[in-house]
Amino acid sequence: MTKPDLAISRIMTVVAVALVDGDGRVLLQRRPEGKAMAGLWEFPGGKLEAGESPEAALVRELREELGIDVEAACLAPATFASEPLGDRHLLLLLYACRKWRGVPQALEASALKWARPLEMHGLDMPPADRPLIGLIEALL
Ligand code: 9L3
Ligand code: MG
Repeated sequence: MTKPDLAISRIMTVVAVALVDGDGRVLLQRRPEGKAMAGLWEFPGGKLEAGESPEAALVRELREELGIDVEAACLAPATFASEPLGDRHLLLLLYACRKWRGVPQALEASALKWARPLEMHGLDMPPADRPLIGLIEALL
């Protein structure tokens, strides 16, 4: 029988954010060439490092990817998605955030875009992000 710890190690936890501006638009970033899923528009975020809480991971990722400062207390758990990813499984935890310091810059992405849900439906997004559009709509 498979040991439970081995089964758990096949789950990759990724945290991401719906950064919402005053006009109800949400920030998406385009995955750069050379990375998996290059060219797709995603909610910014990334993998948890060992021992990191999801909120701490997101605060770190937003600093690295966008150059903005977010307080962990401002991150509201919104929803999640679960998707097979090769021989692993991706668990994407999505937070909502309406308050940050700094102006988002594409430090790792090839482009940034403030989008409304209606526009998001027409964009190429990773399979885990796509089902979240409808759920984000309910938040705005
Ligand atoms: N991923 C999907 N949607 C997202 C994010 C941030 C990440 N909104 C997927 C793409 C990769 C994996 O998670 O398969 C790890 O992301 P990264 O560390 O390559 O950005
Ligand atoms: Mg990332």
